[in-house]
Amino acid sequence: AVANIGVVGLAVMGSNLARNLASREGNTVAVFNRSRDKTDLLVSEHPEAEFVPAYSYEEFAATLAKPRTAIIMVKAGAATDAVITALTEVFEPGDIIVDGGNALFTDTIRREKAVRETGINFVGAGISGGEEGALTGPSIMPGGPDESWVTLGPILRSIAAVAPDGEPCVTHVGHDGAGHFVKMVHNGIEYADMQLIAEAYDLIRRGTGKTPAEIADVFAEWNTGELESYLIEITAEVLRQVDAATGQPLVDVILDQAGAKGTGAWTVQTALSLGVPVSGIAEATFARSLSSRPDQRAAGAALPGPDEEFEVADADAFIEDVRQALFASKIVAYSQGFDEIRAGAEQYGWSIDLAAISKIWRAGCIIRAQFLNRIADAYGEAPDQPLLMAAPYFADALSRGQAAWRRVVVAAAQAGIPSPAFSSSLAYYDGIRAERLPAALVQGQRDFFGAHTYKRIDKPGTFHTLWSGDRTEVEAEDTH
Ligand code: NBP
Repeated sequence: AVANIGVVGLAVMGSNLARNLASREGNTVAVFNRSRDKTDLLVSEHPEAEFVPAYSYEEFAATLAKPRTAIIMVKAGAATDAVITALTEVFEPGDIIVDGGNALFTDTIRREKAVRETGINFVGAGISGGEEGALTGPSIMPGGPDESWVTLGPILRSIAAVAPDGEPCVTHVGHDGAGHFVKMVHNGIEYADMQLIAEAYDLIRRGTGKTPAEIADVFAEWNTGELESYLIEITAEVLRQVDAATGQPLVDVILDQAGAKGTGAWTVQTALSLGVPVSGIAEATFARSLSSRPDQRAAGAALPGPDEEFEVADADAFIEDVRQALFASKIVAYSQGFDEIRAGAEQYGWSIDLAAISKIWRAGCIIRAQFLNRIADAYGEAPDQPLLMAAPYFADALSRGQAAWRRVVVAAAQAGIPSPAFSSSLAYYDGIRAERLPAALVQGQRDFFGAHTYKRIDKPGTFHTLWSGDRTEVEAEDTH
């Protein structure tokens, strides 16, 4: 037994993670892949790395020092289950199995429960940052039992991305599926952030007539201020790219149908069942779906839009309005995402430190940004605050930006430019700050057709109006 850590599954993610592990002082890495060729290729291409190749699960277990620790990086779903079963047969109580793939958190909860029966520790770890992150330093979101963290913590800290203040981007998120849950919401927030940036680009382009290269300069400028983030940075790069074949901006020759691998949908489905409004994430996910329905879009193209041309009087002022609308909408999207994490923690019994989550997203992952320090500050100062966007820094930004945000949403609506994430975020903002909501009328309607009852603002109890009788009010059983 010579290796302190092992990796099972040596496709692109697993081999990069294995190389990252091997490059850190003190690690000797056992590597195993179902088919032998990937193992041999990794070992022969990287003679500099201290790999111990294994060609069977038995051999893999034998090369690992106890407690054995293995990270699985195989296809999510049945492949992951197959590898877990094989490892539980050759591992012993106290050993640690980590699933680093993109598992759905409910699968992780199920697997943790089953593996726990054997005395082996199972850890579902969300690993963000793609191929590049796996190699150079990802943001890592591990769940699993506390016992596993003693061994696993130092190993994961050694390979994680490092935030600007020197802290590694990994924390023990919570038990069983907590890590994969947080990774899922991270991806949902990523969807919202990307859609908001795309809407900002579209509005500027159609409102000012600027070229993609000119808009790249706008984003590069924004990247020096409060919007500074990896996604803004790469947006400028994409917009500046010229297609070699046609000489056109690349963004003009890319088919406008956005794909998705499903984590945005998981985030929204989970939010729906938890009763958490994540409208920014939902609109971003639906916007991708809408874009990818060419048959419907072809049919829809016949529908009329506004009569007047969209003309912006002052391009610079409009661009500044869009910047403020983007920042305000981004605050809403993150506030909603963190609400989902809090609701998930309550539902599944996890103790999740929201400030710590914000900090481990500061490097290594797609939504990395300065902005996350502000979220960490807000939750650091008041961990139980009910609404992130009402924390002083964000409330101040929203109060400065809301007039511009409204102007942009109005302009988009009048111009017939779709801005689902901008406008739904504004609607959420106005909903959450409303003194009174028309939910009262909805309760009246529900009571009318279904005797669903309602509560009153002026006295305790549950009431029902006898709608089909004499329309007097009676006290009722609470049937909410
Ligand atoms: P893939 O998702 O393409 O999976 C290929 C690997 O799974 C190969 O090593 C393959 O072995 C192995 N495998 C399969 Br398929 N069935 C198996 C089985 N029954 N038993 C054992 N091994 C099996 O690899 P990837 O693209 O490197 O991704 C790995 C994980 O990382 C996935 O869960 C993915 O969702 C996640 N991922 C995350 C990010 C990110 O940014 N966080 C990016 C990309 C992927 P073989 O060589 O013998 O066929």
